[in-house]
Amino acid sequence: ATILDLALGMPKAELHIHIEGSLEPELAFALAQRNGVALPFADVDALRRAYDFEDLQSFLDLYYACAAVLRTEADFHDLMLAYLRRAAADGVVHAEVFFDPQTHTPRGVPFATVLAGLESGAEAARKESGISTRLIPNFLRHLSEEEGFAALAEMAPFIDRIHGFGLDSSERGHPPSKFERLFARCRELGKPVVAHAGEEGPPAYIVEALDLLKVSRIDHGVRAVEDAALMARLARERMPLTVCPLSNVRLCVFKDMREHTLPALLKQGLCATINCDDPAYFGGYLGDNIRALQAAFDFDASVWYRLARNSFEASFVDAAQRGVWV
Ligand code: ES4
Ligand code: ZN
Repeated sequence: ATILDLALGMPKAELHIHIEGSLEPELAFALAQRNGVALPFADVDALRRAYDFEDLQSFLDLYYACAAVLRTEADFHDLMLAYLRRAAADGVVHAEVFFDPQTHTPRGVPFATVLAGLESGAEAARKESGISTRLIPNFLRHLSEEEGFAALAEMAPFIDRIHGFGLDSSERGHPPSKFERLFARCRELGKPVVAHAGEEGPPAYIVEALDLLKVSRIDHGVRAVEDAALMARLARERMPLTVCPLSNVRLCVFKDMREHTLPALLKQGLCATINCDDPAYFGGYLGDNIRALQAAFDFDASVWYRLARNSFEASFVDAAQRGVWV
């Protein structure tokens, strides 16, 4: 078998996937019809042609518009099951899945509906392939900390079904420091926290996520390479970075995959992992990311083993379960 086959076949964990970002155009139109919701595109091809982003915000505008078709428990079930089938086909045995409650509750979709649908989709996938799933709601950083506290209050009755909390959406102008009190509260509830940082924002936002939010992982973090002291710290602390290569290229963080800093992160001993972020919008699932990296860098088998091991080390599974996979 080729090194690519080896990489695709290895058991892996996926730690940075926004379930709303796995909404494929075909499912978006099917749900729009099922729910009597209009999409601002004539058809699947027109929507796909809009997947031409210049930065994070141009993507987010489309991502939030399409999320409007998600209304019922069945919608969230179908979305989760479709993603986990694709993930399992790429060798993913464990997925820690982000979702955005604040994108749904203001539209009148109760948090209980979102959660129940995602859980039943995950249970259906577990029965098919054995894949395990954990759910991590994100707070939207373009909204206020007060709105974040309101979202947390809505989730409180379901806290035992939530594994941790994250921070996503528009990074520039919304530093982690804006959410210091909210994240302290999440940690008091006994949950690990993560945050998108250093995707488009400066390395200083990564430092804030570490020092002020006390995160267990950094989502993206690719701009850490601009700060040598930060790189040394991330390596020393084995602070995981959930890197999303195709996402970075599609959002113009790097012009070309060959300019991606993943090889530098690995060479300097960081616990980098690879993930698909928003696979419907960015050119594919974990396997597509693996194929794109292999085409750009021609990694040897040891790099792929390292990435697979990192994915389990960075995951929130306990040591006993990890021992089954690694
Ligand atoms: C996201 Cl790529 C990315 N960055 C920040 N927030 C997000 N929400 C969904 N995808
Ligand atoms: Zn993301």
